[in-house]
Amino acid sequence: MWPQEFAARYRERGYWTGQTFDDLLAERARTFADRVAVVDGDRRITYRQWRERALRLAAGLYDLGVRPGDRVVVQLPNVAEFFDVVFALFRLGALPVFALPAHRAAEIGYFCAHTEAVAFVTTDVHGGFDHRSLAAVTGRATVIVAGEPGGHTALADLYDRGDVDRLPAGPRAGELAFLQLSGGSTGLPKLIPRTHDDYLYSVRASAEICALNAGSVYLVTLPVAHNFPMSSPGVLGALHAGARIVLSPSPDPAVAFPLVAREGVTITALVPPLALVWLEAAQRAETPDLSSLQVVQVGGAKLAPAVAQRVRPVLGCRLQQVFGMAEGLVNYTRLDDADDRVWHTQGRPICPDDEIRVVDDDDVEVPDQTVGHLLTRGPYTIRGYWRAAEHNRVAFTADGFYRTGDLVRRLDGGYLVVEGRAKDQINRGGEKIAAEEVENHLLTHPAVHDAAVVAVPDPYLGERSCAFLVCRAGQQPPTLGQVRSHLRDRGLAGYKVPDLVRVVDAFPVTGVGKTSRRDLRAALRDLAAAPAADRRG
Ligand code: OOB
Repeated sequence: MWPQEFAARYRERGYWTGQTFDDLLAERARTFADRVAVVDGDRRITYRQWRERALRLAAGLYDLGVRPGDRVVVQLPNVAEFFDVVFALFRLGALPVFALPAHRAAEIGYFCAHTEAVAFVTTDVHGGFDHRSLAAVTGRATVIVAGEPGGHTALADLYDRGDVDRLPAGPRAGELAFLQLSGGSTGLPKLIPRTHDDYLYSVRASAEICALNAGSVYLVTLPVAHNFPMSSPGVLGALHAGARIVLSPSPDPAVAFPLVAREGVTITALVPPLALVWLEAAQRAETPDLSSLQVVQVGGAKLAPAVAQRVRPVLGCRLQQVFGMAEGLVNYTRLDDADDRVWHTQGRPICPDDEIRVVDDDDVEVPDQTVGHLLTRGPYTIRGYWRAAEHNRVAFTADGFYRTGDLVRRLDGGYLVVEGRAKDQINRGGEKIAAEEVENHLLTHPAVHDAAVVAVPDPYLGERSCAFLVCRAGQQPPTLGQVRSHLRDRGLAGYKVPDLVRVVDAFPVTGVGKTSRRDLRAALRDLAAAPAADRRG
C-alpha cells in the first residue's frame, strides 16, 4: 500500500475520490436506469437490472458463507454473469481473483491455494474444455458454475437465495477491491492487489482520454478479466460513462464483425496479432458494415508501425496504442495526436503524477532518446505484490518505484517507445509467459536435466516460446509432442506450452555462471527465418 504522504497527495489532487465500485454502479443504475448496459447474445441487461442482479447475487453469496475480505477465484468467459459476480463480490467486499479462461489445473489450483479462496466461480464447458473438472484442484473452495452445474452449486440458484436487506456494510474505497494476475517472470504467478480508489482513478481518466460517453458502444473482444478490456478504459470505463458493453464470445472477425454492425460498436481493444487478423478480414468484399467504429485500441505487445499505418485506411477509424500493465501504469497515444506519434510510439502516461524513470543497469537515469529500464510510481501503480515480501524487494526500488522489466526510450512530451524487455518473460501475442514457471514444469520430465525457455521472433505473434533442454545422460530426449503433452498433463494453460523444443548438450553461461538466455535467443535467431519443416523440435 502507499505511504501516508502519497495517499494524502493523491486524495488532495482528486485522483482518489472515496468512491467504491458499488457506489459507482448504484449511481449509474439511478442515472441510466433503463438504458441497456450489457449485451450478451440475445440478452440485454439494463443498468438497473445489472445493479439488482449484483445485489441479489451478493445476498446469495453471503448466504453461502462468502464474507468481506474473502477471496473468490473467478474464471468466466465473456458472459453477462461476469458482471453480476464481480459486482456482487465488490458489494460484499470479497475479493475476486481474476483467472483467464485459458487457465487450467496448474494455475487454478495455485490461485485457490495461494489466496485460500472460499469459492471458485467458473463456467460449464467453454472452448471444448469442461471447466467443472477443475473442481479437483480447488481444495476447500465451493465450486459455483454459471451454466450446467454438474453436481456443483449453480450460480443461477444464488440470485434468489439471500436477503438483500441483511447484507453487511460494504467496503471502503481505500480497501482492496480485487487481485489481478501479473504476467510475471517468476516460478509462481504473482497477484496484484488493487484498491477501489486507485483502480477507479485509472478507469475515469482512461474513459476521458478515450472520449467515452453515454453514446459509446464498447465491444469486449479480448477476455474480459484482462486488465486491458477491463479498465483501459474497457468495461469499467463504459460503466463510468454510462455506455453500452457488447460481449463478443470470440475475437474472430466472423463473430465480432457482425456484432460491430448490429450494435453500432464505437470502440474495442485488440492485441497486435488480432489487429492483423481484423485488417485481413476487413479487406474482404463481404465484410459487414464497420462504419460505426471510431477507435481501435491496440496494446499488450508491440505493434509494428507498418501494421499501425493500415488501421485507418482499412478499418476506417482511429488507432490508439496502449502500453499498460496490470501492476498499474497505462500509456495511451491521444486521439488528437499526429499520425507519427500514433504509429511510432506507445503513448504517454495517464496522469501528471505518474512518475517515470528510465535508468541504466545501475539505476542511474539516462537522457531522453536513450534506451533504459522503465521504473514507475504513481496513484494507480501498486507498491508491492500480494503476500510476496521477498519478491517485492527486487521488483520495487527502496523508494517504491515498480521495476516494469520493460526497456523503453522516452521522447519529448513524455511519449514512450517500447524497445525490448529485460525480464525473463515471453510475450506471445500479448499473452505473457513467465520463463521460470514453464521451466519448473519442464524439470519434472524424467528425461530433462535442465531447461531454459526463451522467446523466438514470430511474424504473426511477435514472439513464440522455445524450450531448450539439456537431457539426462542415457535418456532418450523427448520430442516436441511428448514435451507438450507432458506439460498439458500437468494442467498448464495451453498458451504457456512451448511452441518449439531444442535439445542441446549444455547451456551457454554468463560471466557469473548463469544460463545465458541472450546467447540462447541468438542461437535461435536464424531459426525464425528457417522453413517450417526445420522448426520441429
Ligand atoms: C497489459 O498488461 P499485462 O499485465 O498483461 O502485461 C504488461 C506487459 C508490459 O510490461 C509490457 O511488457 C507488455 O505487457 N506490453 C507492451 C504493450 N502493452 C503491454 N509491450 C509493447 N507495446 C505495448 N503496447 O498487457 C496491458 C494492460 C493494460 C492495458 C494494455 C495492456
